[in-house]
Amino acid sequence: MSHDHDALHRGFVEEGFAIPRGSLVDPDTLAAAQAAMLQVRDGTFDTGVPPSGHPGYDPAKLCKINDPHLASHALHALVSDPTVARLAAVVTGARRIQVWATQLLIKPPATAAAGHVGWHQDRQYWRYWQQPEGLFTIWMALSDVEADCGPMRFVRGSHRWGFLDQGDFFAGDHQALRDGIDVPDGETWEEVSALMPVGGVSFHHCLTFHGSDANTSDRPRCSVAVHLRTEAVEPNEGDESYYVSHLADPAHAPVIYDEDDA
Ligand SMILES: O=C(O)CCC(=O)C(=O)O
Repeated sequence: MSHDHDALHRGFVEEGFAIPRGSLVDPDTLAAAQAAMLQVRDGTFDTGVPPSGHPGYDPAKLCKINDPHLASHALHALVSDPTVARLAAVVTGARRIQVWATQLLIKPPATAAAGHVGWHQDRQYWRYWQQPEGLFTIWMALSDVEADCGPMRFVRGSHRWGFLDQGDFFAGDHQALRDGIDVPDGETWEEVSALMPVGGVSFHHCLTFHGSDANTSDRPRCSVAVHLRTEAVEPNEGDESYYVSHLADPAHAPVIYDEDDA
């Protein structure tokens, strides 16, 4: 499917997110990733390396496994998908893009508040980087994401509000959280749902407020969120946080796009 590259780039710059139409991930890569997701969920790691965080699987809750790409060749291939990486460069305007963390998110059906992701700006959790500019996420759908699946919702233009530090990924009460966020004068809170087919992706800036509701469908909502940096941002000097300690290791932190190789 062809995309209007200018519109996607403009959307990312002006609105803080971009949701290209259709399925983008290579079909073989996608099928292998879907099988791998279940293996990693159930504790089989074909690389011989565990994810950096695996809380165990409880079908009554949102399942969040950190760095599943360490544990699975197929998930490493998914997060390195070249078509998606090239589009990420177009969307963000980056010359170089590097993965530095991933999360496997499985939101089981009928999870109510246990499936919520509270409103937040990713920067809240990413303080080991010098600045927010150049930090973004590619969210990759491993199942169809329809309105009743608890899709991610972005707040249009909220990346321009600066870093407010007022959200909470783990909070279940959206309204209470929303009430505590100081929307700047003259701005409005306008939510956009990221609906997409399996193999679809969205891109969002690390200051864009986002969250998601319960999955009220009868299907699990499955995804891998890939956290990336462009050439514009470096870790804080001397910072030894886990996520900025493995940038030289392509198993942890593959460079998925480099203008010089394109
Ligand atoms: O999957 C969700 O609903 C939220 C994911 C998220 O917060 C992220 O990818 O930054």
